[in-house]
Amino acid sequence: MDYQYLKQFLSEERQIVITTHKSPDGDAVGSSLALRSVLVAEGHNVSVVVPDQFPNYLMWMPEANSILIYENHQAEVQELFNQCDLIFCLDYNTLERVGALKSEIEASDAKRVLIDHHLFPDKNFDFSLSDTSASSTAELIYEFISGMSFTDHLDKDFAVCIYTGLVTDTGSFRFSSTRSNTHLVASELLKLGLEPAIVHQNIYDNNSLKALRLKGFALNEKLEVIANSKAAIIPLALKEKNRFKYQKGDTEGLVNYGLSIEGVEVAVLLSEEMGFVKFSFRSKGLIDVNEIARRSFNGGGHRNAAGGKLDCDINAAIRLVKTELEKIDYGS
Ligand SMILES: [Mn+2]
Repeated sequence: MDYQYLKQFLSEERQIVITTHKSPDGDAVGSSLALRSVLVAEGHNVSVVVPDQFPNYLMWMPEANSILIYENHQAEVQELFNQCDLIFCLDYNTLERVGALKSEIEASDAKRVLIDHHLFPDKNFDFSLSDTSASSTAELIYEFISGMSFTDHLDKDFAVCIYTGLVTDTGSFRFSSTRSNTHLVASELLKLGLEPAIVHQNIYDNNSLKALRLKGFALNEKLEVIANSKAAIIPLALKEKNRFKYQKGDTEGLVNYGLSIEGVEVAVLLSEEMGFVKFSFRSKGLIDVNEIARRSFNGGGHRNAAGGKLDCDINAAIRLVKTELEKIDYGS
């Protein structure tokens, strides 16, 4: 990352657009809002644009209502890209991850800054802070802000946004991606007045009753343990989700219950939508679900957490997942 050049570039007022990936999660939204708050304090004109709706459990975040959802504000977003000087690309490694926003970003003359922790980032960014050993993009936003010497403007709202990214991407500091620096950043956030209990409550203690019932149904009726009890799958058909009036975010965290079973090393949530199925993979230890997701499920992510999507129905998806999970070498 050429901090010197960017500092110079940002020494006058700029039009900046911050973008993140489709189906934005806590890290995507938290990183975007944290970076926004600092750049606004630095005197820039900053917009956060996401490809599609972010989940309800992130609505409480400071300035979340300033986020522009491309699906609903196409003309407005187009105008922003026409006028902007700089585009930040947060928490994704390729423009393939931003859906229809891709063509808007490509049409813009603005320079692109990548800040991300996913494997195999594309090379078509002008500046890049890519660290695949970082727990989260939020951790890297903190590094970026420090590298830019923008630390004068950090406040509690900034801390809340970064912390949300750390917590959601590390499963509350439990995944193997949690490193020393993750905790050091968290420590700095506490000094800014962050109240961890409040953030955790806002993120996790806001289940709707119907979402909880859907999870109960999934665990009771749908969870299946296969591959010599080394793998668990949770397939949800569209009609089953509809029965519980499913909304985006309602199955958040569900796949982790599969992985929580003693002896299970890989868990997959299969969630059917109209005409396609979305996959969430989680694994323990060395089992590389990123590789499986890339190879057979049109997706990717990290070694222990990845996603995918196939245009098929739930039954075809179940067959394919079972085949893939049976093939894994689980060791002893
Ligand atoms: Mn992330």
